[in-house]
Amino acid sequence: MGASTLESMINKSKVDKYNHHDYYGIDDLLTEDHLLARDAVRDWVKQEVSPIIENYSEKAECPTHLFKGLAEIGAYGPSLPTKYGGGGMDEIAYGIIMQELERGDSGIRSMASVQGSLVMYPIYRYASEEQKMKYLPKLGSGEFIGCFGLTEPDHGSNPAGMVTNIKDDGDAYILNGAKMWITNSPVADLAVVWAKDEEGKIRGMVVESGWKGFSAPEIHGKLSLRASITGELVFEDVRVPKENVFPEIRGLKGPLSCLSKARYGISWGAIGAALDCYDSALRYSQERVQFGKPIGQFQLTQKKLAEMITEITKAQLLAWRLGSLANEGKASPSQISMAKRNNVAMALDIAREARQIHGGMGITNEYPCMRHMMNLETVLTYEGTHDIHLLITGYDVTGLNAFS
Ligand code: TGC
Ligand code: FAD
Repeated sequence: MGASTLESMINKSKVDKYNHHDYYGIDDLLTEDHLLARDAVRDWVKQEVSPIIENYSEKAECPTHLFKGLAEIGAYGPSLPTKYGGGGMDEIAYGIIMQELERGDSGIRSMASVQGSLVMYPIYRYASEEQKMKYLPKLGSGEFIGCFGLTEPDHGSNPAGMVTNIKDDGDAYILNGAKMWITNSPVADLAVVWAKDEEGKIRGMVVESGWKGFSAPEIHGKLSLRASITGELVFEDVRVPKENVFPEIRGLKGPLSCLSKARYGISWGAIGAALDCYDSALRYSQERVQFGKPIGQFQLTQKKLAEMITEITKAQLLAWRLGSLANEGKASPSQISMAKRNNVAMALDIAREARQIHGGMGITNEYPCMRHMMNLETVLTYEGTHDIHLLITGYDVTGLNAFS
């Protein structure tokens, strides 16, 4: 086949043909509000994300114009109070919104989960009332973009070892250090930063990007999550006013509590990526004919599709039950770890199998599987790697800590 023929196959105008799959009637467990939120976000993704996402991903460019739209559909802090810029909904609604966004692209879900769970949530939970009112409404409306700085070049899985630090200087602290792999940092107006004080205690603070000594260079060369912008955070004697440092919270439980919120969202989000791959593979298997019949008629293709929908259904039930526990304030960090780990690995396996069903076309940007697959390599790693979550579960069931 000549280059121009391939070109014409992969550059057809994009129509999002996604159909939802709900094999066990989980929709019956949802309220009208959940379904309304889901449908609104699904429509938005079909109109605003699907037509452009392959192009942005290919160019490794973040569609920053979507930050405002995400605010308008209530994707920032859906379960935070409306007074503080959130959506005033429950945890299941938050999960479903993340699922629909990640059905579009993991990077779009990342834009929302960082803003809502890693920036607005810590300010809502730990900042003074004055600071909440200063930052949260603007973050909720997308006027300000935030990022979350925990990981450092030499401290990823082990953030307790961080070396970024603050020193007391009268009415301010002086912040020095560097953070690595920070989603949205090059375009952020502010960062929630975690650093050690002079007693070695981890403290959280809001640092504005315009302050002297702050820079956020972009990280290039990512082969995954290409439609999301990632950078460093570099602090060289940045003066952080004392009122910007969270007054009460000390220690790693501060940032880890935010991670619990974001990991919960990812456990739902990953199902969206899996559903998109399954949906595309199912349709392709019914349309693509080889040996005189649709490839979906071959037992080996049916095995792949049947196993995919089985795993998706199990993940949906896990997420729904976790959401019910979260609504009662009973979802433990280790339960969240189990769901994040299981559902992301499930989605990555499904992306690979779905790619196979598409044959050679599966490696092109005509179909979403390869993009989801590449994205999910990041999702498997950030917010705690696949193996770190396994060790959290291992600790919970044995009572024996592999980290110490
Ligand atoms: P450890 O001694 O176990 O815990 C320290 C304190 O924290 C408490 N805690 C939690 N609190 C709330 N939520 C959780 N999930 C919590 N997990 C633990 C714990 O009870 C303890 O409290 P206290 O009162 O005794 O002080 O800490 P450790 O140093 O042994 O570390 C444990 C480990 C390895 C599990 C933890 O460090 C970890 O989770 N590491 C993974 C790091 C990680 O996930 N980084 C993510 C960076 S942010 C990111 O990736 C954003 S991606 C953004 C996007 O979506 O684009
Ligand atoms: P390492 O910790 O060096 O791990 C390397 C390998 O060693 C992994 O396989 C890990 O599982 C394994 N390993 C480590 N310790 C153990 C152990 N005790 N037992 C067994 N195996 C172990 N961070 C932020 O703070 N904010 C962000 O917004 C953010 N966004 C990100 C966006 C992207 C695109 C990426 C890729 C990362 C992002 N991160 C962010 C960082 C992310 O959370 C870290 O990459 C992750 O926590 C892993 O840290 P690391 O990359 O340093 O790997």
